[in-house]
Amino acid sequence: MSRLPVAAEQLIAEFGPHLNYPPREGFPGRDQPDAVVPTHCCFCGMQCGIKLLVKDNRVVGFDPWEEFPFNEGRLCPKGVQRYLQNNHPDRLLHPLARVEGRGFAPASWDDALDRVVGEIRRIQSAHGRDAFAMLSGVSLTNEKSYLVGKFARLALKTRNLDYNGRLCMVSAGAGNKKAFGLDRASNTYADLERADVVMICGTNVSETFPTLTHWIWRARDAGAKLIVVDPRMTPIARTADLHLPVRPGRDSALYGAILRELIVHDWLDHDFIAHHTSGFDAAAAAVESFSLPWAEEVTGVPAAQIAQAAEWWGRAATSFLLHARGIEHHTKGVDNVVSCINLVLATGRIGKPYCGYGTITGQGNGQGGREHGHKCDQLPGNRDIENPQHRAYIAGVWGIPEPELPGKGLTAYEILEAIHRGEIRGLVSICFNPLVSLPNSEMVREALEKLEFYVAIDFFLNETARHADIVLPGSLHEEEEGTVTTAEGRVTRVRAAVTPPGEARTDTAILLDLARRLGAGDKFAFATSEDIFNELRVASRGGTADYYGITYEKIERQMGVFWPCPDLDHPGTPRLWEDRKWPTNDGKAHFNAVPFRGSGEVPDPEFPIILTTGRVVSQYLSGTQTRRIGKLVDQYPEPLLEIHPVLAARLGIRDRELVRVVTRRGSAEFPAQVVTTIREDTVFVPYHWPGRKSINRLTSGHLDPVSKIPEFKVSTCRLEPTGRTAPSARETAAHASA
Ligand SMILES: Nc1nc2c(c(=O)[nH]1)N[C@H]1C(S)=C(S)[C@@H](COP(=O)(O)OP(=O)(O)OC[C@H]3O[C@@H](n4cnc5c(=O)[nH]c(N)nc54)[C@H](O)[C@@H]3O)O[C@H]1N2
Ligand SMILES: Nc1nc2c(c(=O)[nH]1)N[C@H]1C(S)=C(S)[C@@H](COP(=O)(O)OP(=O)(O)OC[C@H]3O[C@@H](n4cnc5c(=O)[nH]c(N)nc54)[C@H](O)[C@@H]3O)O[C@H]1N2
Ligand code: SF4
Ligand SMILES: [Mo]
Repeated sequence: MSRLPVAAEQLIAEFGPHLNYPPREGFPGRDQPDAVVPTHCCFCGMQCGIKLLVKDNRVVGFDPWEEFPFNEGRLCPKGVQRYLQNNHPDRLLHPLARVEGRGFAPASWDDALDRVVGEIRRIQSAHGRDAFAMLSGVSLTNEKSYLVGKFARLALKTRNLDYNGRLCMVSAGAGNKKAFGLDRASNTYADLERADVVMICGTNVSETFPTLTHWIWRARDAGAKLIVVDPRMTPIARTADLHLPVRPGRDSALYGAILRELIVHDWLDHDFIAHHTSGFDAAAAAVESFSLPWAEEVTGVPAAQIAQAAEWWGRAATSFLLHARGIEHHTKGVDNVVSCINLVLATGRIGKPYCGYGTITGQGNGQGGREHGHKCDQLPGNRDIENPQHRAYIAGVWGIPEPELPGKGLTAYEILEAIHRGEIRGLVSICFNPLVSLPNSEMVREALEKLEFYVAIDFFLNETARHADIVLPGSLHEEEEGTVTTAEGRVTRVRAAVTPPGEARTDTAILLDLARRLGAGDKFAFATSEDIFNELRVASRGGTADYYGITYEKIERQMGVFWPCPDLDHPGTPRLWEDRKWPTNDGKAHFNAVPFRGSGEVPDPEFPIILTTGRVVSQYLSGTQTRRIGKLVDQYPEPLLEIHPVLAARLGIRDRELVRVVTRRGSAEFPAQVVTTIREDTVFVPYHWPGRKSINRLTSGHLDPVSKIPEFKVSTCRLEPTGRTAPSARETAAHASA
């Protein structure tokens, strides 16, 4: 079906539901707002400052917030559209209850919550407390993350609570704890400014953290050398001095070879290694055989480029290393992280000005959300749920005998597997869309269908929630007070600009009401988000993620506070490790020995090509928010298969031809986008879509043995040309809305 250019009216008629245009009745202009509320973007871990414009209790627009120190008013393509959600016609306005065979019908809050509590009681008395699980997410504020952790342990009384950071941050978290005893980027991005070398490993920053590129460019303007490690020549790689196009899954071999070069050429900080680290000898021994020719063979990166990277890194006076999911979404995610950290420690360039290291946290509260106890193995303050002292401390704060605190539970993917096996029978989810975001999604779908009872809390009906028995309408970022912790470790204030629309309630109100109905009301007597934060402060006190000295007032006054902040008169800690004291068993930073091992799947004659997955700039995560914003849909309407011309020619694949991608899990068709910016042995598909367009139907369920992160970055596949040309993006969009 081909279409001629159409008049504006026709476009609006076709795309109206997505475009949010023309303004619906009662959608006032942005000229005379009732209030201008400085808060943050709801999307990624940069948490850019933004001012929301409010009219008649609706968010109607935004202004830049130029005073906020990180982004200074700058926003990315998603940030400038984020305001369109509060008023969106798809907002859930009432609780919904499934009516067998007929879909959902509105329900009263009382009926919906009674049903939820009744089903929790029924399932737990028949099958034990752990048969009811909870899944949570780190788009939630610190307060809500803390509340979820307490709710699951004291109201639901289950050990099976985990969160979507399990798909995101956990390899970095585990690696950081191994090396530093603490899980936070060591520096603010201001330290990039005068770094001699900036090394960016496995992150497409220009698309995923666009406002961060400003700081990288500042470094470049001051003369920094930029090294980018990515199998694709991403936009930031195009501006790099050196792009190392690593074969997916081989990063630890690359960083190991660089470490070996540092040792061979004696580009080491011997004093730092001797006094402030342990484990160097074992780490060095592990890379002894990582010669440049071997590394070239394994990683696909020319030896000369590896040597060049080592020389720049080795000879620099100052440096900054950043990484994200490209090295972390692996069965060797933790190995990759610690092998990067080894390079930082070997050169002693940490804990001083313009010398830094950090994983870039992904989701809005990817940092704070992984500190306050909604991970299956964690208690607030980044405490360990299996450590007797940690348990005793939190039991004291919560006023319960320690044995009543559940133990370590299953991780996110394992929870779905346990549902599939029939061991877990009930589920409550908040802020998570596992049907789109977990790998091997056919298994996830089957699991959801086996649940005896499922309740989802969200502001949109996401694809997983379509399988729910009850859906409870919750709140957006701008509909509740709270705090988030940015990728820099800066705790900032999120402000309620409006109240939730219709009968929707704040997430907090929903959880508190459920806790009361489950008979735990006395433990949840919070009147405000600040009350929750004040309890969180005490619960985190003395933990590695210590928020005790942070108050709402101090955040306001200082425009954010960096944890750890142990006392009320402490200003916070923007740059870690200046004191040279690491919270590890020996007080030192740890090298880790990283022998090389392969990925969960390695190419073979049947599945010879590496499939890797990730993001595009205009879409966010499982897409439930950004697929509802027309202008973002227009920028990139459907998932494309990036493929190199050489591989395309070998397989007889044309640009825009529909290509069948086959993996051990199944097959799906995607239009080819023939590009020279990807390795010849690798194809890339972004993952923001459900159903037929979901690449997670094909991805592998292999997990890192330590962090339990899925290996989203390596599956093996074969490609089959179909001979059919994909309709143009516009035709696809028009068809979808017809
Ligand atoms: N636009 C947009 N921005 C986002 C998000 C979003 O969904 N959309 N999500 C946010 C979240 S939660 C996260 S976690 C971050 C993720 O941010 P990133 O980690 O930057 O994003 P990804 O696209 O997952 O992967 C980054 C890069 O890893 C590369 N890669 C693949 N395999 C390998 C490998 O084996 N080694 C190396 N070195 N690189 C590899 C890919 O080619 C890709 O360019 O983005 C955040 N920001
Ligand atoms: N193949 C592949 N898969 C991946 C990845 C990849 O690179 N490749 N990346 C992984 C990564 S890094 C991540 S982080 C995950 C993300 O995976 P998910 O966490 O499942 O993705 P989201 O789209 O954030 O889903 C969250 C849901 O929470 C809702 N939500 C957002 N904010 C709030 C809130 O404040 N309150 C409530 N009640 N609901 C809220 C949204 O509407 C959405 O429905 O995906 C992972 N999946
Ligand atoms: S960079 Fe992240 S936080 Fe900033 S505007 Fe874009 S999506 Fe929002
Ligand atoms: Mo993420």
